[in-house]
Amino acid sequence: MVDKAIAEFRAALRSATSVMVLSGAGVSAESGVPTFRGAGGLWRRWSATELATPEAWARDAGLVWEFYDYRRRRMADVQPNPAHHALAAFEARWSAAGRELELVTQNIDGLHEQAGSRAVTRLHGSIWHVRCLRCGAVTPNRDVPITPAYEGAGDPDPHAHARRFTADDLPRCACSGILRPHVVWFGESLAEEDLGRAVAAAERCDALIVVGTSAVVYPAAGLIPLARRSGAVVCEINLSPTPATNGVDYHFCGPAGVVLPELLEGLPEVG
Ligand code: BV8
Ligand code: ZN
Repeated sequence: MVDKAIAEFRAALRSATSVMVLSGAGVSAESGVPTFRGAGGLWRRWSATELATPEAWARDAGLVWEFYDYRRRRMADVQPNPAHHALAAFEARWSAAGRELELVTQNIDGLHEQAGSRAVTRLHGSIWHVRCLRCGAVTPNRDVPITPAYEGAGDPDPHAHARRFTADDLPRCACSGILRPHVVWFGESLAEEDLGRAVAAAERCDALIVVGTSAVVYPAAGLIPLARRSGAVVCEINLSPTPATNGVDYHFCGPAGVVLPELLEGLPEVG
C-alpha cells in the first residue's frame, strides 16, 4: 500500500519536467560505506571533519593519506545498493521521456556513477581521483594501498601503533609533484563549475529529492531552501529528522534503499 504522502509526491513528480536529487552519505550506508557523522565517521582519535582539512594536510600529509587510504580500502569492494540502482534506472526512463534529472551528490565514493547514473554533479570531489600539487593534473587512481609504504597501514584502533610517513612515502605524479586526494576539504571552496551547475538545477527544478544527508554541510545544504524558494516541491528521505526537515514538504522516514525504489517505481508512466 503506497502511503498518501508518497502518492502525493509521486503526483508532483509526474507533472515535473525538471527533477533534482541531492544525495549524501546515507545513500551509500546500505552498501556498507560508513556515513560521515555516524559511528563510522571516526578514525583513530579523529573525526573525519578534523582530517578532511588543509590544516591536517599541512601538519601531516602522511597521516591524511593513511586516513584516505583506509577509506579507499574499505570502499574498494563495495557495490551500489538499491537506492543507487533506483536513481540510475529512473534517470534512464526520465531522460527517455525527454525530462531533466540532475543528480547532485556530496559523496566521493563513485557509487552513483558505478550504478549507471550519468548526469552526476560531484560537489565534494572523488576519493578515486588524485590531484597533483605541482602541475594540477587530476587523474583516476584506484591503487590500494596508495603506495607500497601504506601496505597494512590504516588500523582505525586509537591504540594502534601509528607509523610516521614521510614525503618519500606519498604518491607522486609523473611530473614528480605530490598527489593529494581530489576531494574538497573543509575550508576549501567547491569547484565553481560544479556548484554553479547545482545552483542552476536547484533554481530550475520542479521537484527536489533530498536523500541520506544530515544537511549540516554548506554550501550543499543551502541548495535545499534555494530549491524550495524557487518553487520546487521538496521531499527528504532519511532515517531521522535533520535541520532541513522543517523546511521540506515531505519527510519520508526510512532507508534510502527501500523508500527510493518505492518513490520512483514506474515513473514516468509512459503514454
Ligand atoms: C566552503 C569531502 C567556502 C572530504 C566533504 C569555518 C571555516 C571554513 C568553512 C566553514 C566554517 N564553518 C562552516 C564552514 C562551512 C563548511 C561547513 O559546512 N562545515 C560544517 C561541518 C558546519 N563547509 C566548507 O568548508 C565547504 N567549503 O564553505 O568553502 C569557504 C572557504 C573558506 C572559508 C570559509 C568558507 C566545503 C565542504 C565540503 C567538505 N568535504 N567531503 C571527505 O569526504 O573526506 S563534506 C562531507 O560531509 C562528505 O562529503 C559528506 O557527504 C558531507 C555531508 O555529510 P552527509 O553526506 O550528510 O553525511 P552524514 O554522515 O553527515 O549524514 C548521513 C545522513 O544519512 C544522516 O542524516 C543519516 O540519518 C542518514 N542515513 C544514514 N543511513 C541512511 C540514511 N538515510 C537514508 N537511508 C539510510 N540507510
Ligand atoms: Zn604533476
